[in-house]
Amino acid sequence: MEPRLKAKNECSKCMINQDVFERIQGKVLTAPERVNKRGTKPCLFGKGGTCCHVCNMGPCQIVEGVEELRGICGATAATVAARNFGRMVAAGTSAHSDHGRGIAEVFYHTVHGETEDFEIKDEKKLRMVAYYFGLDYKKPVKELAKEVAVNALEEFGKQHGELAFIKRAPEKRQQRWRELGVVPRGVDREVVEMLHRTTVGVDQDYRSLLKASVRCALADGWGGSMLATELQDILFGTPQPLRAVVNLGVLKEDMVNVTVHGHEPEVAEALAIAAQDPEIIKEAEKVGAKGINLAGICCTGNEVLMRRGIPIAGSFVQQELALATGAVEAMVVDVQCIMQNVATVASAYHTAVITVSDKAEIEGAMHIPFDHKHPVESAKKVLREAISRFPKRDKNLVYIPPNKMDVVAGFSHETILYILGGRFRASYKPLNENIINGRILGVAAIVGCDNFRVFEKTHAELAKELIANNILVVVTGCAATSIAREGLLSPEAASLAGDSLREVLEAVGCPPVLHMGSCVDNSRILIALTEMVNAGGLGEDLDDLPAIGCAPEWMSEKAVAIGNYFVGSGACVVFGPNFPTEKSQIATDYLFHEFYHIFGAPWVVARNASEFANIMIDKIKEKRKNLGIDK
Ligand code: MSK
Repeated sequence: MEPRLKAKNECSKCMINQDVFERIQGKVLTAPERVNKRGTKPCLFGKGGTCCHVCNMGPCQIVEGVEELRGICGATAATVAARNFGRMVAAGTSAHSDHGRGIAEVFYHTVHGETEDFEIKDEKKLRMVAYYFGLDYKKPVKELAKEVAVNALEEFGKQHGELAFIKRAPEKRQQRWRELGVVPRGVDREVVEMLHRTTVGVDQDYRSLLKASVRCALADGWGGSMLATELQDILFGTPQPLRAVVNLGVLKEDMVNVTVHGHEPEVAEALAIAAQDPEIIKEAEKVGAKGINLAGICCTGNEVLMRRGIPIAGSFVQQELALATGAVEAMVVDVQCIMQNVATVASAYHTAVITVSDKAEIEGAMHIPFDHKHPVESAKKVLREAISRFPKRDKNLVYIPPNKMDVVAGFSHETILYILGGRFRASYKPLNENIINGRILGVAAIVGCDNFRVFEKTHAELAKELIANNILVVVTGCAATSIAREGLLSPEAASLAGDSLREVLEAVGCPPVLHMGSCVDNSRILIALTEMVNAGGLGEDLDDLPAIGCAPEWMSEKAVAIGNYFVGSGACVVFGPNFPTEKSQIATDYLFHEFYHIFGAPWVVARNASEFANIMIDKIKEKRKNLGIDK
C-alpha cells in the first residue's frame, strides 16, 4: 500500500497537534510540509537498497536480473542491497555503542571520584554485571565499581574472545552463534569489520554479507546497547513503575520550559538535579517564572521518564511542534534523531537550541560544551541561558495545546519479574504459566521510531489489536510515546484487552502495554525473553517462544541494527511500511526465508496496522502450536 498523502495544510503526522502545526505554517518550512513538497515517492533505488555509492565510478542504480544494469564493477542487486543493509546495521550499532561507551566513561569518572554529581544507585546490578565480567562480585562496592568500569570500557576495544554479555543468552542460542561463527568479539571490531567488508571490492556474496551483519548487530544488542542500559541503571537507578504525563500539553505557560532531546541520559539527569537547585529556582523566579519545567523529546525523554517520571513533550515527529508552541526557552540536544530543522524553527521564536555533545553541533544552534567531570555545573550554565530567554517570550506567539495523557512507565525487566512473577517468587514462571494455559497468547514488542512518511496511527492501532487478542505488548522508543499519547499505557486501558489478558492485568494492576524504555533499552527485552526461556515450559531457546517484535514506522538506521539483533537472537521481526532491501528479491528472500533456517527467525515486512497484527498473531499461534500449547 502506498502511503497516503495528506492535504497540503495538514501536518502529515500529528493530527493531534494540528492546532500547533498551523501556527508555524508560513513562518518556516517543517518536516510535514517537506513531505508534501517532495511527494509520496522517495528515490526507489535508494529506498529499496539497490543504489550503490561505495566508489567513484557510480553511484550505480541497479536493476535485479538486468546484466547491463549491474554496477560498473559487476555488483549485483543482491550484493548492493546486502552491502547497504550491512552498512545500516553498522551505523546503527555504532550509534548505540558510542552511546554505551559515553556512559561507560561517565561511569568510570564517577567511580574514580572525578565527578561528584552521580553515584552508584543500584548495587545489586553492579554485582550482577561484575559477575558476567568474571570478577569477584562480592568485593566492596567501591573497589568492584572501578573494576567494572575498566572492564566495561574494554568491551568496546576487545579484539578476541567473546563479549561478556553473550553468556546471558540461553545456552542453546550461544551454541548456535558459536557454530555459525557470529559471536561478536569486540563492539568496535564488528563495526569496523562490517564497514571494511562493504567497501568496494571486498565481500561480494550477499549471503556472507548478511550473515556478517548479524555478528555486527549482536555486538549492539548484547554489547553496546546492553552495556548502556546496565551502566545507566547502576548510575541513575533501575526503573520502577511510576506515573507520568506525555504530549505537548506538559509544557507550562508560567515556567521556564526546557526540553531535553536526543538519547544519552547523563545531560538530562544533570539538568534534573540542577533544576531543583534553590539558586537556579530563585534566578527563574527573578525573571517572573515559577521555576524550571523539564520535558523530554525522543529517547532522552524516555530515559528520564522511566527513572524520574519527567514528562515527555513529544516523540521524534513532534520535535518541531514543541518549538512551535512558542513556550520553550531552550531545547537541549545531545546525539541522535535531532532534526537539523529545529534550529530553523527555533529562530522564529525566542528559543535557544543548545548542543552539548562534542560529537554533534548544529549550524544556527548555540554550543555549550558539557563538562563530564562537572555535569551539574554545565547543566546550570544551560539553565541560565534558558532563564535569560524567558523574558523574551512573545506571549502572542504562545500556544500550548491541551493535549496530554497520563501514563504508567518504568517497566524494566526486573520490575516485570516482580509484577507478573509475584514479589516473593521473582520469576517469570507465573508469566509462562499464563502463556501455557492460554490466558496470555504471547508477547509482542512494538519498538522504534515514528516517521513523517507514515500517516496512520499504526502503533496505537496495532497495539489495540494485539491486546484485544490477549497478547501482552511491550514498547520502547518513540513507538512507546506514540502509543502513550493514545492512552494505552495506563492500567485503565486494560479494559481494551481480551478477556483473559484483562483478568491477568487487573489482578496485578498493570497496563496492557508495558513501557520498557529507550532505544538502547531494547536490550531489556532480550533479557526478559531469556528469563522466559530460563523459567521453563516454553522451549529451550528464544526462537521457541511465542514472542515477536516489530518496528512499524522505522526511520533510523538504528532500527535496522535492533531488528537484526532480534532476528539473530531468534525473535521474528516485522518491519514496515517498507523494507530496506526490497528492490532485490534475492537479498530479501535470504533475510525473509534463509535467516529462518539459520537463526530460527525471519525478517518480515508489513504495510499497515492490520497487516502487522495478522502476521504477528499468526506467528505467535504458530509458536504455540510448535510448543504443543495451542489448545
Ligand atoms: S529516538 S531512533 S526516532 S525511536 Fe530513540 Fe525515536 Fe527512533 Fe530516534
